[in-house]
Amino acid sequence: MRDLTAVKAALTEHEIELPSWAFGNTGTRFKVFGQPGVPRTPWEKAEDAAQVHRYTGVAPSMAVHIPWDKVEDYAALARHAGELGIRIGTVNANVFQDDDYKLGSVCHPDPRVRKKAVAHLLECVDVMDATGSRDLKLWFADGTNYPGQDDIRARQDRLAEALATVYARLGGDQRILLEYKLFEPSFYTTDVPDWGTSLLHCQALGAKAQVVVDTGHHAPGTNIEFIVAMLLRAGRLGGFDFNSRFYADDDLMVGAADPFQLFRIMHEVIGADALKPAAGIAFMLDQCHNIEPKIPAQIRSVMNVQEATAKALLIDADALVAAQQAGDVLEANAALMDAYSTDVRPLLGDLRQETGLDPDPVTAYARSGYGEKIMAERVGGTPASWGS
Ligand code: LRH
Ligand code: MN
Repeated sequence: MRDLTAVKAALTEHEIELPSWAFGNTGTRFKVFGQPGVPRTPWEKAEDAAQVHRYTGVAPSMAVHIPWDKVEDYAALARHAGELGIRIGTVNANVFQDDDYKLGSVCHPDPRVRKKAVAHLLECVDVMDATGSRDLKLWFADGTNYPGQDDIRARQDRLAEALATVYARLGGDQRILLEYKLFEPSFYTTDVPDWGTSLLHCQALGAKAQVVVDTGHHAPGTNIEFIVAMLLRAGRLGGFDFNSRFYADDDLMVGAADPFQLFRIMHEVIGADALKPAAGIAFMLDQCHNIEPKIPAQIRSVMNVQEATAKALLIDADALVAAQQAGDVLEANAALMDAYSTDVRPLLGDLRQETGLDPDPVTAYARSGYGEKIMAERVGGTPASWGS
């Protein structure tokens, strides 16, 4: 077993970024269910995100989504987050909710529409300058629904041109994180459907372009940790959008549907010594709490990532390598399963106590009365939603 001091040190510096939109009302095409106490502004979303950090200690940043989190003064929003003990993280562009984008945004056949989309992406880099954010995350809903609808190759040329324009605008340590998704809302082609397409575009752009792996964006049965291992090997894994699913892009709490998959993914990250912040991987949640209370769900999700990471950190690497080298299949598999079967909750409880936190963040938050407070205070105004 690894020495627990090193395991605890690795867990303490492991940061998980929260999505602002997880605190707003979300749903499916059938219904967006409202919940009492939901934030009305990005300011209130930051206050809710700060609660998750307050009780977990490892969620010091909140990703924003533009225009869902549009404000007059982004620097002021970043200062507000700072006063709450967190920071504004990844900036997510949104070129998937405007009528002009029916046939695509940066891949649209009409240059006027492409120009509009690129203008929004460049506006998001301005936001990053104001908030001090490092990463611009780009997910494109672009695609087609019927064979022949558009030229697959021409759309890739348009995409590459738009990405190059945005890439040239990046400053300092700023990066592009290009997210892929197999399908939805497009149902025949998606212009960035898989890791290979994202990787090719990132390699064409330059070193500041990295691939994002959203764990809900693959065909059923895809071995996601293999993709993670390949992207790490290529030095192109920029981040994760963590969530889980039973069927498609369900955006459920990470680890809820397949905690063993999350463990296998974190094993590959640790194996590549890429858990530490210096490795530059953005560990983000991308979830929607359609029916469950949102702040407790975010706390639970952060704990699920911590538990999978702690189990993966406890793998006896020497025993594993020895068994692999010896071709001892069962012994090698046992090295992983022993760690996975370890109850790491006491370890994490102790770690929280050692860092001045309550060992059980969920009950500590429930005891705080914050949920009741926001339900009483947040009356009137328009609850935040991913309004489409
Ligand atoms: C697309 C996606 C993307 C976000 C959106 C909220 O499915 O995963 O990362 O922009 O969800
Ligand atoms: Mn995502």
